[in-house]
Amino acid sequence: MTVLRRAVPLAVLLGGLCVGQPRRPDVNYDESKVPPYTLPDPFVCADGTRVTTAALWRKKRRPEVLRLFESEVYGRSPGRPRHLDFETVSVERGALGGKAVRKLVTVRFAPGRTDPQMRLLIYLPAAARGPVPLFVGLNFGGNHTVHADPGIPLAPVWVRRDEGRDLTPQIPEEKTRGMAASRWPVERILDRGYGLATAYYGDIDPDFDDGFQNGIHPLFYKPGQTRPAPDEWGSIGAWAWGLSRAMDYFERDRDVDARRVAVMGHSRLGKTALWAGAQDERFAVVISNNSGCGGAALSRRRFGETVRLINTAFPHWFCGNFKRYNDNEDALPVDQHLLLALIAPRPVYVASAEEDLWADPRGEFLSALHADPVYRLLGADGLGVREMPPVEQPVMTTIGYHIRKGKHDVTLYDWERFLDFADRHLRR
Ligand code: GTR
Repeated sequence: MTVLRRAVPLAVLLGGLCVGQPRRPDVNYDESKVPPYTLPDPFVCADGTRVTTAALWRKKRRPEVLRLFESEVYGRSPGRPRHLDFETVSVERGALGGKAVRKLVTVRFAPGRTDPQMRLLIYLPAAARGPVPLFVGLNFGGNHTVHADPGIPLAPVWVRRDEGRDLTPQIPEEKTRGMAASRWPVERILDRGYGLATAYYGDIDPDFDDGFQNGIHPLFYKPGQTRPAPDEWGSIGAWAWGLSRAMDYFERDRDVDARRVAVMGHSRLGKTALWAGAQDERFAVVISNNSGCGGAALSRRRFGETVRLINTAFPHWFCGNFKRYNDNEDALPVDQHLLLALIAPRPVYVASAEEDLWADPRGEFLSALHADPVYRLLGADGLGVREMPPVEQPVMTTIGYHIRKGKHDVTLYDWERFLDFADRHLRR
């Protein structure tokens, strides 16, 4: 089994290591070349009704915006399945040198079926006296990559062989343990009083375009159906759905305070965290790290990655209908500020990186800014600034934002801010 040597590009295991995307001639990185655009008004309904009260947002406009993201962007997901099985595989009370309780929980989705299954790795502070708040986020390379802890089982990961389409799940090599540890400061999270739960995103849906034959999608096909309809979920929808199933588990675990769960994700999994938080109001805090196009960044700016580029490189991420907006962003009935608005009034944090131009840091900030009126209508303080803040001067209002030095990645700096934000909003 030669997962790393043969095939998995590091970028796949770590995800989003596409630091310094090649400067392509068809990609705009020039602010002065951002085309003029008009964003859909959060407060104007499809039938022209003006939203002037929180009640009207809640009753009419929010459901409408949610439906639009379902049918035009991420696709409709099936909701909680009738059958859901949680198996606690192990509970280790002396993990990480006595610092942590480590739980391994397997989630299964249909009676008598072991595939697909989502393997949750959960660390809780050993010193906790009572249910703890926690962060949950999917990982790119398998649970064993988040920490060198030898107690994390090596479970199969999907491997792309060379450039071909031969994809097979394989047991990773021992030496890949802890490979993504810089992105998951487990001890620091525990020291600050939080738990951390994670699962490998490929457990829910392998990240390649196979016409949705593997992963979770086929489990929900109607008789005769062979792939999702144009308004049904793609892979981001599936990963977000998996996060909600993790939440179903937290609601049953007495060591976790399910009312204080922050969902966090980086890059494509940052898009996923936002979509999960938008749909599932049980997530108390939502955190997007360098999520870019189809995440926090405004599509209409066409700066860095665009709708056409993302739909071409990753045709399986969004729903079929989203392809209608290739080079046609102005026709979108939503833009990504409305995705953040769906989270309101719950706290949302958007993190950018200065060199991550592919993800359009300014576009990520502007989404936060244009979601602000919805937060204010709902009685929250929204985003405390009007201008993009300087590098590493975080904004910590109900909408949080920072841009840090450096590249597309999740760093300790990012995590310290997420923890500060959680302290503000999740601490009792
Ligand atoms: C890039 C993609 C981005 C981002 C990133 C990642 O190739 O263009 O949208 O999602 O991958 O998730 O690693």
